[in-house]
Amino acid sequence: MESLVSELYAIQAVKFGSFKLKSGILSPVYFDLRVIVSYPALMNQISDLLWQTANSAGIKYSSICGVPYTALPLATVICSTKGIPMLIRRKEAKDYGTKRMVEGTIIPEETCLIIEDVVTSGSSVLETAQILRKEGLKVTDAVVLLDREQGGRARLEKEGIRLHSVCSLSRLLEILHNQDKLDFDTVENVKTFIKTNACSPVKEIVNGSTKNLNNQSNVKRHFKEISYGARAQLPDIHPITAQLFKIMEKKQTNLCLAADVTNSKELLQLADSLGSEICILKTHVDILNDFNEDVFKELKAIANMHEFLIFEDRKFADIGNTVKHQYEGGVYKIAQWSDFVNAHVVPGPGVVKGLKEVGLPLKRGCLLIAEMSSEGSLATGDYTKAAVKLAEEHTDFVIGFVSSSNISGRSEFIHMTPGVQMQIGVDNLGQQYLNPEEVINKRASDVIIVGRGILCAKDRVEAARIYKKAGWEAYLNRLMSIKN
Ligand code: 5BU
Repeated sequence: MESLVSELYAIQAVKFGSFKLKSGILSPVYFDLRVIVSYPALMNQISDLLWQTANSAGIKYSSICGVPYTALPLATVICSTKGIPMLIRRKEAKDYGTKRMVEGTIIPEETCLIIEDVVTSGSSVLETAQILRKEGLKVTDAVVLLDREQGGRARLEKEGIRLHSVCSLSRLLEILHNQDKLDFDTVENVKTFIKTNACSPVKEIVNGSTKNLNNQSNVKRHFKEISYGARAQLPDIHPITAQLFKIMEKKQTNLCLAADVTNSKELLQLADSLGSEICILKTHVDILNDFNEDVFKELKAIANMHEFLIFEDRKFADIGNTVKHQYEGGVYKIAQWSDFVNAHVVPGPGVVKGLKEVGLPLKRGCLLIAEMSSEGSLATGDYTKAAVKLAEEHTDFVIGFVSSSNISGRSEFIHMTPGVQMQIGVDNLGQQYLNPEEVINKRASDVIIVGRGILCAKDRVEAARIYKKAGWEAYLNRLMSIKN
């Protein structure tokens, strides 16, 4: 094990420093095991260790499938040297021919062993397991080279998959420390990061701090759970909320894109290329370097074409008379183009009354900010309750909330949650992230607001599709759990 770890370190398959993850979170450790294909002796050694780990655990299996892409060559080496049939999971179904997701001979009811390089939350293993299970195969175990100890094991266990690892991150740190390759501070720093970024037990934002909930949500399901489409038909529904629910149902999306870009050309390109995946495009008009009114005429046209609503995240927070001017006039003339806006409730009812004077004749809506996603937010407890009460007093204009969960229990109100990425955690400025399943299924919010999870991806369209799918699946899971 010592020599393997030392070699992985030497070829920079494991690195220490400060690395921006896809999520935007800075990590002090980074694994890139893709490089191992350039080191055949190491490939053989790792493949052999994976096979031995499976053997000593006494796992019974008939075939092996490697999680694409890094574990694919590892599975190939094992299968070819040990004479075991292999299955290949496709990343995407072919758009011609058989449309298969798994290549190889599938014998239903037989057990397939999953091989993976690194496990963090366990989601890649789970995704592969789900595809294999759909084909009628059994998946009971997965063998991984490195367990990052961030909750993957527990998550997989819950799904009926035992995880066996060749090495854990703690063991790897210990070995590198003993070999004088890592100093004490780096080891402690990585350990703290791993602890605070564990995927399970799930952290819940409570009173501005995080607390463990062991995957349980404390959202009371006292509200009448019905589909987005059915909620659009509720007798007291606001026209904007009804329009939004209809769009969500039709396009099968609860994804709101936080289009936090500073250039109007990029904003319009984003709206056009991602428009079919989203139900809402959220703007921060004041971060645009080159604002002019035509941009929003064009954005409106794109929104009509792709059927999504525009939400200017202006966070009004002044006395009624001032917010009225800020909403209606100034350079941006927000009320002209934004279907709905949002407001802090800290000024009291005046802020809603002021905005309403402008918004009501234009048939606009407004969300109240009942909670915030940032660490240490003061919008908690009685403040949140006061926001709900204020909304109930102004249902002709207030359409719902920005909140981390369903806080009102009323199907007429819509709940939108920012701070969403696939991996839970905190960015370097205190933005706290939950994943779509947690937000939509466990916490019964209605819309996921995603910015950097999509904007920092190499392929933004693909990332938007992934979030759209995850948000929608979480919604279907919620409907199912209520039915059962
Ligand atoms: P992110 O890149 O997914 O972290 O972007 C989140 C967006 O949601 C960003 O535009 C914020 O201004 C916005 N936001 C938020 O993050 N948290 C809040 O509580 C509210 C808005 Br209100």
